[in-house]
Amino acid sequence: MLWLLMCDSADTVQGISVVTTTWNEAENIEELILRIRQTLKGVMHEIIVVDDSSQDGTLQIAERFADVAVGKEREGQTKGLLYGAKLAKFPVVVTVDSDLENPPELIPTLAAKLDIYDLVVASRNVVPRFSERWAAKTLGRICGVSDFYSNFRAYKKETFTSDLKRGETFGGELLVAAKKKGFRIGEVKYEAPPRRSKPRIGGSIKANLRITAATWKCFFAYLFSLD
Ligand SMILES: Nc1nc2c(ncn2[C@@H]2O[C@H](COP(=O)(O)OP(=O)(O)O)[C@@H](O)[C@H]2O)c(=O)[nH]1
Ligand SMILES: [Mg+2]
Repeated sequence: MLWLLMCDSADTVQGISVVTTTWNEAENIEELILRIRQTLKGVMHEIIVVDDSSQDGTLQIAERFADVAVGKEREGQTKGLLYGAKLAKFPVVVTVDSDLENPPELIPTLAAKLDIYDLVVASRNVVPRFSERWAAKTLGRICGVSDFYSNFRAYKKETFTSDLKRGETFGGELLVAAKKKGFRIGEVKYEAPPRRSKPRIGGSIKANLRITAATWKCFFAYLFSLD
């Protein structure tokens, strides 16, 4: 937490904004928020939920437990993360999946590494999908992380891009944009629980195809996009 403490001057507010995106996560969102609160008690923080028109009442639960809960049309995970980051009031933004596959207890470890880095990725020890392994060996090497598509990340707020140019990239464009701007990217590895049986981004074939398309978009973003 050294970096956060260093920010505690008159003109800079310290604290962590935790952003999560949801699409039909009614069974998980309350537990996630309570675990974040428990982990960050004693640290100034806010929890922001960006919900894309869930049909299972996720937004109503988020409104009870989160500090900020926004409902909007469905636009995908990457746009939701950037949307939430723009609402953040603290200088550190942590993004986390809402399905409990990212243990929020790791947030202080990620934030502490912002002493040395501008952006820190929590990488799963094992990356399960073949499309994610291919991305890890290519774009992951460029960015210096073994789990390119992990969206469990701690960002200094200024490392976020101002706009997305490539559509849904499952968080990939956010990492590529930071790398292109020369921000220092670090990594913490952790053991993830087994993936749930029905990911919101699609079953095995659909998810692998979508992630492969996202990886190509990220290559183009890396090679050609100017911010
Ligand atoms: N706001 C928003 N969140 C989404 C969308 N699709 C997935 N998510 C959320 O993004 C996170 C990761 O999605 P998930 O399907 O678990 O992907 P996986 O972990 O790669 O299998 C979860 O918190 C989902 O609820 C979407 O279209 N909009
Ligand atoms: Mg998941």
